Amino acid sequence: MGATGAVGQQMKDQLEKRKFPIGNIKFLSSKRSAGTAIEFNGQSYTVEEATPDSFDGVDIALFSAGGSVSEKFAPEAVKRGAIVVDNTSAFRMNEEVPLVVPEVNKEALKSNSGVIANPNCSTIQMVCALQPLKERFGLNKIIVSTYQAVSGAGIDAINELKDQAADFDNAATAEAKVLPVKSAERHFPIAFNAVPQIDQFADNGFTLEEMKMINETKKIMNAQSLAVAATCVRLPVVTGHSESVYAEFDSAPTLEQVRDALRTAPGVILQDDPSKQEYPMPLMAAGKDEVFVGRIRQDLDNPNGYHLWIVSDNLIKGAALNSVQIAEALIEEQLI
Ligand code: 11C
Repeated sequence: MGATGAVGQQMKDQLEKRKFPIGNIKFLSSKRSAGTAIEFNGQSYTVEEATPDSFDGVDIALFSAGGSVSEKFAPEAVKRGAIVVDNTSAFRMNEEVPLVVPEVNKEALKSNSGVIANPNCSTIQMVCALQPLKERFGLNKIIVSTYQAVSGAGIDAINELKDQAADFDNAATAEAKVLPVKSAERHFPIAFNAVPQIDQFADNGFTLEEMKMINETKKIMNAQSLAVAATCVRLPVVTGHSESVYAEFDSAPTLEQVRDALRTAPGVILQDDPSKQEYPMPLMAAGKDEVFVGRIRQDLDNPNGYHLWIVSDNLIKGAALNSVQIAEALIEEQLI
């Protein structure tokens, strides 16, 4: 559901690449995109407009078409016997809905009532890198600042950046209609800029993106007492979110112990050698499945504190791949 969107296209690619066991597949969208042709495993499919009956006979439905579409159609799919893996924020904080990153909390899948939520992209990459450290050293505090790519805001935001980037001399007055968020009163150019607003503001002064990182991290890590603070910033990067993370542990590991924990962590690649200028960057992480971690340093004042730089493709591990991994885990654990 949402087959023609930026994440929907990546979901299709992941299903192909990972040889997901499929008997039949259908590609659904809104009326606007219905009729589009899609190639999948060498066969051509026509995207169909979603109706409640589209879900008859479906085992697994992957949704990435916006929260209101999920709210309307996910219950219809579940009613017809499907398990929904939903990539929107519609159900993430619902107590009955598991919020899953398979490397972190696969066991949460066991208790579900038909909907599994896929977390926000910036949350997924952070918890993938921090979970192996939490398991070894205990984790009590996270302070994160993000450097997020425009593709997180969809294809229109990518096009807006490309248009604005052609004219540096008039960057400050470039036309902006999409970022920081379509529904906002004011819009600002993203090319040659850094915009400290992703999504709307909550009453507490944090943005909704920041609140997602705070609340989702606690839920996925099953750690309500974990202190989390986030500042989310949009940069003129097309794909790949980066994060500067300060993590405080219950003990004071050595730098080598932290690196070792990440070297063996599932889905994580350690890229950390200052002597060779080796560290992750979004341009190089784009198109890759893994979460890359580097710039690891012990804090100079608190030996329990570490600084890390975490980068991943926001459309792949941050969205499509994680959803497909959830679907794979449902099969592995015989939950469908
Ligand atoms: C962004 N993280 O980069 C957002 C996009 O809740 O799944 C993903 C929104 C979500 O703009």
